[in-house]
Amino acid sequence: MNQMEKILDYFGETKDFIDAKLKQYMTNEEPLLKVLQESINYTLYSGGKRIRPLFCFIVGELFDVPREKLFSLACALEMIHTASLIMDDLPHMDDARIRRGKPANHLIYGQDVAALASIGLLTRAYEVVLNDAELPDDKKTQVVRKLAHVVGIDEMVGGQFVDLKFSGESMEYSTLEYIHAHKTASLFVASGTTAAIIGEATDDEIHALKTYAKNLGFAFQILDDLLDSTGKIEEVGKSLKNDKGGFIALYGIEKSKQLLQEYTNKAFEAIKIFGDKNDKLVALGQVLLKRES
Ligand code: GRG
Repeated sequence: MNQMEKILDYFGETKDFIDAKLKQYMTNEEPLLKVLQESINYTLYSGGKRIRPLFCFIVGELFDVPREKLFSLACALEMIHTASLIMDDLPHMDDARIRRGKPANHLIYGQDVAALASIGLLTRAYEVVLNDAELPDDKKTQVVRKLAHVVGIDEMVGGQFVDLKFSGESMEYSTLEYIHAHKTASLFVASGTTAAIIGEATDDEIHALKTYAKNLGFAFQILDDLLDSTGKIEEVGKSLKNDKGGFIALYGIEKSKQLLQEYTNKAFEAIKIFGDKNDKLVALGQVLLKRES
């Protein structure tokens, strides 16, 4: 098995492991809530790549954090991500009909149930971190503060708002950058920095992880736009936007591909400070940027 195969194996095992932990944290046995639980499960276990928990565990390894100290955080990140996808797809938001190759949550369970599933996932994310006996109180406070910040108006909610209200053909690059930095890259960044806080990382190390995650977030989004503009719905597995805005509308396909490479290079450059220990971060970036969905 070569190095890449070994890392892919590790990613696969970690994903299975995260699924098992999510079931533990996010299952409710109350019979009256059966349909709500089904709606949550429908999106939580529908083939997400688990990138954010993976990133969290990889950062934990960099700082020799025992895995059990990261279980709740890794799951909280995936819960926040899943909550945001369900909400994003709602008709009054992005009005998407397909997510991960299947009908969006609200098309199966209704908008009322989907909205509650989203809020249920979001709030449980904070609860699992705060209830985690493995984490000292000072770390919990720092982590929860970051998780609250990343969802709020300064990050994801703000990014979503600007996306809904200001994206379009004549959008300036600064607006596009705002949207992607806040809507997408922010949760990548938080996944690395919260794990780094638990790992007692230095400011320089946290800065390197932020730079990596932010640039990877941008690269990821450009790829998303490229897939939206060139992909087929069956391959991409979600509603294609064929956006009026986005990198492709602003720069065209060739220049967007070039930007994708530039952001990727910046991401990989930043993590050189970790020396040989950065192999899994490099592999995560490579896997992300080779994706077709
Ligand atoms: C947190 C409830 C809540 C709201 C915040 C709705 C909203 C405000 C923000 C939307 C954020 C959003 C949906 C950003 C898109 C991020 C993105 C690129 C998603 C795709 O990520 P992948 O490829 O997805 O990791 P998988 O399917 O692998 O999980």
